[in-house]
Amino acid sequence: MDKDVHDKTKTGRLKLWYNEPAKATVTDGTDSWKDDPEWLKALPLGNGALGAMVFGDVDKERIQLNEESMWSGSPNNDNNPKAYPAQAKIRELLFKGKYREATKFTQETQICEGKGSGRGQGATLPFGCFQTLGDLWIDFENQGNYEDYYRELDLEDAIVRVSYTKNNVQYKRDVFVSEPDQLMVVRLTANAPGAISFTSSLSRPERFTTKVEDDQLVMFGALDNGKGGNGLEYMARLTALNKNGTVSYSDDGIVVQQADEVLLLLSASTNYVLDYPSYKGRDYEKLTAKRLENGKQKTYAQLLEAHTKDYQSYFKRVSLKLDQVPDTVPTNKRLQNLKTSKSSDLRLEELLFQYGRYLLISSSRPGTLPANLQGIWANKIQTPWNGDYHTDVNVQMNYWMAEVTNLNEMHLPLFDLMASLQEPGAITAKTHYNANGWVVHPITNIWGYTAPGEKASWGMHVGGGAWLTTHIMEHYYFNLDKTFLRQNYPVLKASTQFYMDWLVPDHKTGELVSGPSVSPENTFIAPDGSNCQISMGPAHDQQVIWQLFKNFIDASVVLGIDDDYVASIKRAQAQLAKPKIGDDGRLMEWAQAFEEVEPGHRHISHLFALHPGYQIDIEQTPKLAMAAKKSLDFRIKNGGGHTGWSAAWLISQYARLGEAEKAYKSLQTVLAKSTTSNLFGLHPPFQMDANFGTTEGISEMLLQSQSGTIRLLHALPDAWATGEVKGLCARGGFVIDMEWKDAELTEVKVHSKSGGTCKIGYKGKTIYFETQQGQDYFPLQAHHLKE
Ligand code: FUC
Repeated sequence: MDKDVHDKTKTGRLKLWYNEPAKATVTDGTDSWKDDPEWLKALPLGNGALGAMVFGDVDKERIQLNEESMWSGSPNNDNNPKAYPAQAKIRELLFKGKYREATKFTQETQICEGKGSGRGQGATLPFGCFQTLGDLWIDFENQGNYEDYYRELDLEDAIVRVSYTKNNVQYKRDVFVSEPDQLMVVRLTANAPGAISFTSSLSRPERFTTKVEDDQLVMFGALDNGKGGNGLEYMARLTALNKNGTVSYSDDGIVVQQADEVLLLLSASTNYVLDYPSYKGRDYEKLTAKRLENGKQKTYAQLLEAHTKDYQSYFKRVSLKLDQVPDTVPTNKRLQNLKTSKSSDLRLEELLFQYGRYLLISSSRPGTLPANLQGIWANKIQTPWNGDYHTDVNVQMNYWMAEVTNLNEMHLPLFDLMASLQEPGAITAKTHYNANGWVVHPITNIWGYTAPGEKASWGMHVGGGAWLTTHIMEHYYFNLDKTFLRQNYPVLKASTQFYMDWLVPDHKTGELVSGPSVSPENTFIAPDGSNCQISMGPAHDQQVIWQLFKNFIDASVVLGIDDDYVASIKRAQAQLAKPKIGDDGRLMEWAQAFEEVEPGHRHISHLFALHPGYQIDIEQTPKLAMAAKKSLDFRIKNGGGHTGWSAAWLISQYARLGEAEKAYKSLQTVLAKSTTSNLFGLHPPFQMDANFGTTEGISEMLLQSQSGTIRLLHALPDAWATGEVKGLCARGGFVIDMEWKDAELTEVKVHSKSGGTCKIGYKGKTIYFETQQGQDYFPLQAHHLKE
C-alpha cells in the first residue's frame, strides 16, 4: 500500500479530510425537505452514472449508492388541450392590464394536465423522482475503541481513504468509482494477517430483493411507475475477492472471515435508455454481470491505474493557487472557523473551486444523463424537488462552469437531454400553443416531461428551451467544433421556430413580446393591488430569446447558412422588446414597473442578460450594466442570495460588473451559509447547483470572455492579491495560464487550440495578436499588457 497517501501529514494534496467518521448507524429521515446531517458528512464518489457516499464509519461501514437512472415514474402525456383555445383571451386581458384575471385564467387553462411534479413530491406520480439505489453495508461486528482515525476525499485522484487503529491493528479502506471499468471498488487492508472479517449486505428502503448468484450478491427490483405498477428495473451486483481467509455467500450477504485483504466490486444499472417514447431497453442484467466479470480479471493495481489515469486526464487540466500554507486543519473545522470568525479561508476557496470540477467529473460524463439537482447523490426515495432538471436556472447553472474550467466533455450530457426533448417538446408546443419547434417549461425529468408545471405561478416559464439551447453555442464558442454545431443546429433552429410562432407584437409598441409567462418564480403587485405572476414581455423571456436569436445567427454564419429564415430571425431579434431601466434606476423585471412582493427574491432572472447572457456588458452597454448593478444591490439589501444557488449566481453577476469585493462577499456567503461539512451546497436542503455555480463564479472573477475580449482578473478581490491559475478556457479556443502578485498580473500564457485572433484585455488595455493552432503565446512580455 502507498503509505504516503494515508499519511495525514502529507498536506500538500487537494483534499477534504476529517478526524472523525460520519455515523453510519443513524437512520435517514424520509422527509425530502429535511437533510440528514450524517449523510452530509459522507464523501461523494462517482463516474457520471454510478455514485457513492462513503461514511467511513469504523464498526459498520455504510456506502450509500446511486445510479443515475434510478427514477420512478414513466412517460406520460401531461399536455393540456385547453391551453391553446384560451391563449388569445389571456393575452388580450394582459394587454388591457387585467393581470389578476389573466393570472387566474392562466392557472385554469395553461398548466399541465394531471399532477405534474406533485409540488416536488412526485415519487409515486408519473413525473417520478430520482431515488437512492440503496446501501452497501460492511459490518465488522466488533465494537470497541479505536484510535488514530482519519478519512479523506482526495480530489487529485478521486479516492476516499479511511484509516484507524483498533486492537493495535491498523485498518485501511480505499474506495473509488471507476469510469473505465464501470465499477465501484472497495479495498480493505490491515497491517496484520487474517485481521479482516465482516458481513457485507445490500439493501434499499423499498422495492428490493437480494439473492446469491454464484459468487455474487445480487440486489434487484422494479421502481414505482407512478401509475400503480412497475416502472424501471434495476440491479446491483457485489462480489468479494479475498487474499487468504474465507468468503461465503448467502441471499442475505457475503461473509468474509480472517482475510488479509479484501476487494469488493460493485456494478449497477437499470433498463433505462434516454430514448423517447419508450425510454427502456438496456440489458442491465447482462451489463452488470459483464462489468463485474471484467473487473474480476484485473488486479487492484490495474483497476486503480485505469481509474486514476482517466480521472486525472480531466481534473489535472486546471490548477488554482491562492494559498501556499500547509493544510493542517480538518475541512469541517475550517468551515466551522470560517463561520464563527467570519474571516476568509483561501484554502477553502481553492478547495470549493476544485470541488465543483470534481463533482462535475463525477456526475456528468459523455453518454450519461446530465447532473441533476443533486448531481447523482440522493439518499431517499423522495428526493427534494424530485432531484429533477429545473430549467429556469438550476440545470443551466450546473453547466456554466463546464467550458471555462476545461471540462467541455462533461457538458455533453446536457445536449443529449435537449435532443431527447425534441419530440415530446414539439407535441407540447403544438398542443399548448399551436406552435412549431419545441418547448420545455421550468421542469423536466428523464421521461421527456415538457408541459408547464402544475402551478402557473412558476410553471408557466416559457423561456426554458431558449435558455437551454444557449448552451449549444457556448460549447461551440469555446471549442469551435463545427461537427458538434452541425449536429445540434436543428435543436437550436427548432427552438427559434417555437419562439417565432410564440412571440406577438405588443399592442402599444409593436415590439415582439413573450407571454403569457412568468419571470421565474417571482410575484408582482398588479395595479389593482393583487399578487400576480403572469404578464406579457417579462424581461427574462425577452433576454433569453434575444440570446437564442443571437446564437442562432452566429451558428448560421459559422455553418455558412444564409437563407430567408435566418434573415427573419435577424428582423425578429431587432424587433424584440429590449431591457429597460425603471424610474428608480433598476433594470425592469417586467414590461411595466411593478413592485415585487418579495424584493429580495432568490431568482435574478431579469439579469440573465448580464450573466450568463451577454446582451448587457459593462463596456458595451454601461448604462444597462449600472441598472443591473442597482437591481443586484437592491435584491441583496432586501435579503436576496439566501439560497446556495442564488448566492452563487451573485458571484458571477458581480464578477461581470467588475465588482470584485461584492463578488467575493457572495462567495463568503456561500461558504458561511450554504455549505456543509462535506462541502455540498445547500438550498437548503442539499442542492448541487450551488457547488457548480460557485466554481463558475470563481472562474468569472479570474477570467471572462463573453464580450469577445478575454478579460483577465476582471474581479480580483484584495484577498487574492497573489495567486496563479492554469488551464482556464476562453471563448475562441484559448487556454490561459496566469500569475499575479500584489494585485498585478505578472505572467500570462495563451495556448491557442485552433488559431485565430486573440484579443486580451487587462485593466482597460486591450491587445490583439494572431495565433497558430497548437501554439503558446506570452503576450505579457511581447506586448507590455501591464499598465
Ligand atoms: C428553482 C428555485 C427553487 C429551487 C428549485 C429546485 O425553481 O426557485 O429555489 O432551487 O428550483
